[in-house]
Amino acid sequence: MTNITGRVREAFRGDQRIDPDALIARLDAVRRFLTAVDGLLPDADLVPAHTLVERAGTRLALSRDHTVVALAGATGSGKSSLFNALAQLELSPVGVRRPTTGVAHACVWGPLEGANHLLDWIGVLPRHRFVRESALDADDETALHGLVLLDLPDFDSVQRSHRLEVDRLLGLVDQVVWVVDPQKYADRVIHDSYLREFHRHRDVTLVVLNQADRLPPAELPRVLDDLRRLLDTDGLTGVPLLSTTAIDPAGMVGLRGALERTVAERQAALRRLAGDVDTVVAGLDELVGSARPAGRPDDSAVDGLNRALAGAAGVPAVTEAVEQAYRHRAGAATGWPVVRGWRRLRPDPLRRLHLPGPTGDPADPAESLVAATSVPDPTAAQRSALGLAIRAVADRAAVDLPAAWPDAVTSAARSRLGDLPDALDRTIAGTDLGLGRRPLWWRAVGGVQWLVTLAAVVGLGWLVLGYALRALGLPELDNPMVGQVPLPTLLLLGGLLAGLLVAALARPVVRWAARRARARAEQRLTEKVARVGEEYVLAPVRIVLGSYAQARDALRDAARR
Ligand SMILES: Nc1nc2c(ncn2[C@@H]2O[C@H](COP(=O)(O)OP(=O)(O)OP(=O)(O)O)[C@@H](O)[C@H]2O)c(=O)[nH]1
Ligand SMILES: [Mg+2]
Repeated sequence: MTNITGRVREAFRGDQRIDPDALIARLDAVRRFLTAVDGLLPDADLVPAHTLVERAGTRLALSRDHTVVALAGATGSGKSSLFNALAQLELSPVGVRRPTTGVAHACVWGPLEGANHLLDWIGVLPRHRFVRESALDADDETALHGLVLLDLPDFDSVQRSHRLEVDRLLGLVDQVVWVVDPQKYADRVIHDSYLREFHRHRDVTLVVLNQADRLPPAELPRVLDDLRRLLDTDGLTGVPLLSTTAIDPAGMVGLRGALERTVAERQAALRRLAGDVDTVVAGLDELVGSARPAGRPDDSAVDGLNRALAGAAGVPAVTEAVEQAYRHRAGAATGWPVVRGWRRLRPDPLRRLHLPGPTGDPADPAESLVAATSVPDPTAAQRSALGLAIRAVADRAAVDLPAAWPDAVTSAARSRLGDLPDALDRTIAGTDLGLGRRPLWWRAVGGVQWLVTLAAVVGLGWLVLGYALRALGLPELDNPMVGQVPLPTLLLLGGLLAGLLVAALARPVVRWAARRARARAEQRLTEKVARVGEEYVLAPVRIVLGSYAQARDALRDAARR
């Protein structure tokens, strides 16, 4: 399985410009992904993608003229001092008691009105919003026009609320300036819990080593080297690293210049969102992979399913009844007329199953009956065979899919299991079993049977009349002779014998035709039952496979920078 986000992860993009349209297309791809997997993958796995789509949509709709930069770091690293130094005003209290800053403070360069919606969304209280552009120093500050600087609480705080607030804000801002100090720059918390997590946001990350004045000048390069090495380990190779001294304006030049460049480029918001898309796509990669599932469920599994469905639907019982019914009806039509009436008294095997039943036509009142036929219910063994066959279809269909999908495929395959018995029964009831018309040859043989029987009756009548005349002493009939045999006797015996002979000759033909009728009915039923399998089992599976393919393609589009 190739890793579709691999390219994104490896490339260091530096100051590559982000095309807003391309970013919007990537976000649309994430949206398409979410639509494709809706209800199929665990919701918990999709939270970051939903959050991204929602946040990105809002951020892009809000001011693109402003760049929101957060100062983040451990308590006492000097965030508020840097904030105040940049604003050249004491806006955020700097204290000795730690932690000092409990809620985010914002300073806007330029008119506050334009930034207010942005700050409402970010959640900075109005009383903690300040404006840094006055008429007096407007010229000095134009380079920072559009900057919204945030002073965050400490992320390693003993106050849980501070950490939650920082985590929330770090998800919303366009760029982060990580502030570390010479004492705590190597602390595990900042590296493991924060900097490493931000490695996909390298192009909106800046690290400053504050309180540089506290280090002997000769030590500073060594500490910066050490910090650079740690940043490389964090996956932040290439991010700008500066030293600052908040208490000395000369120590702020580098940071100020970096912020001016960020504001001038007006790319940070787009880069941040692009980094968010990278993070989300990388998180989903394992969930989706790049498998190419067969567009349709496997043939042999489908054959197994059809066999199991036929068993559960009672197809063998029905086809057996078709053969018997054929023999029953053909026997009644072609048998020896003397015993035909007796045959008719025996019940027709198909009628016993109430077949043919309702037609499958919703307008047919019999359709509303739950038990449309009296075909025996599936046995426990047939039911479990059906369950296994459905499972096999799902397993084979999902064989190449990543771990998150087989469950969705299995659920889809079983999604209409409860409706199957009725659907199968209706299908059996609505299938033309091919016994509707009486074959011509039945009528021909039946006609012959009547003729020979008529001959026998005529012969019998003739003989009876002869006896009667003789008994009454009346003149006898003149019996014509056929060879040595009187014609009435020949008619009677010949008629009876011919009837028996025709019935005997018809019997094997009936048996053969009954087997053909059974085979024909079996074929029709199997086709119909397969159609039920298609509609109730395979179609839902195919929908999930289609959703998978859509999700995979969408994620690939979202990964494309
Ligand atoms: N010498 C020196 N002291 C500094 C510098 N920056 C900050 N300080 C001092 O360090 C202490 C902490 O500074 P703050 O700005 O409150 O630190 P913070 O990061 O905002 O701390 P919290 O609000 O608690 O998260 C203060 O006493 C500052 O005066 C610096 O560059 N050099
Ligand atoms: Mg502070």
